[in-house]
Amino acid sequence: MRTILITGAAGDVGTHLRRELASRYRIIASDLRNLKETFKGQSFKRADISKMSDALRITKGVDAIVHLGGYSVEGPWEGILNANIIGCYNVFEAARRNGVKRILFPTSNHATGFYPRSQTIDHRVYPKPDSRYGVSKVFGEALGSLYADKYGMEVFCMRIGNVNPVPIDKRRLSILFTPRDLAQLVSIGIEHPDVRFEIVYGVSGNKRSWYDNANAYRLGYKPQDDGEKWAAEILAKEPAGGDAIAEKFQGGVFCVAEDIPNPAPLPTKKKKRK
Ligand code: 15L
Repeated sequence: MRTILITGAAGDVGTHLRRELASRYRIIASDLRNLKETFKGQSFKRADISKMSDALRITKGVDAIVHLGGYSVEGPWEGILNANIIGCYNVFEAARRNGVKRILFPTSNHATGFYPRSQTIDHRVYPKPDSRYGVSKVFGEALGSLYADKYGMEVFCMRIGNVNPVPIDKRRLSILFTPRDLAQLVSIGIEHPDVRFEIVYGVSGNKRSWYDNANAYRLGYKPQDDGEKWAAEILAKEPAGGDAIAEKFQGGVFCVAEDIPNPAPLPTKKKKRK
């Protein structure tokens, strides 16, 4: 059985993944925060990946890394810089130094969020990030490309849509990624023998998709779900109007907002008492 390190394991995506893959791999869960849910047989290593020493400690002796750790929405530059630029670099570099060849990097639909919804894009388009967060994901993709070409690492980048059992609004009908489809794509990323550097879209087989996900299908991905099943219900609830830019582009509100509520805010430093 392969040993897999999942960083950012306490978040929603990490929790879904740990549940779905519990019987398939020996999982080491890592996060700065406590795990809200635990699963039998999985161990936990607390780590702050913005510190190289922590990144080196947790990446030792694993077969592959699913690097979910980081800031997951648009927000203050300091948080994004520490978690998604410095933290991402530390994880790739620590993996290289520890001889871990395979890294799965969950990038985001926000790396290409400024493509219009009317355009179908594939894995070969140049990035068009919609936020500082999106830029940080493009950084991770570029770093993965460098580590694949220069150091022979095997890097699987998934531009993830919205991980949820059901779509939550109109935009998410196009980018829904159900937990079981997520688990399937991640398993391909861990096990496929021919991964060198790949970009795929982490989405279910959505009828309203604006992605041509041919590269994922080439590697064997067969999504089980399609957001369309919930379309009538979701569209009936969708508020009319909305920001014209957010409505036009794939990234939605990330194209206009400076700050999006973070489901997993970074812990704030306690002020010293005088
Ligand atoms: C993302 O990249 C975020 O991590 C996630 O929280 C969602 O906001 C998602 O994109 C989305 O676009 O729905």
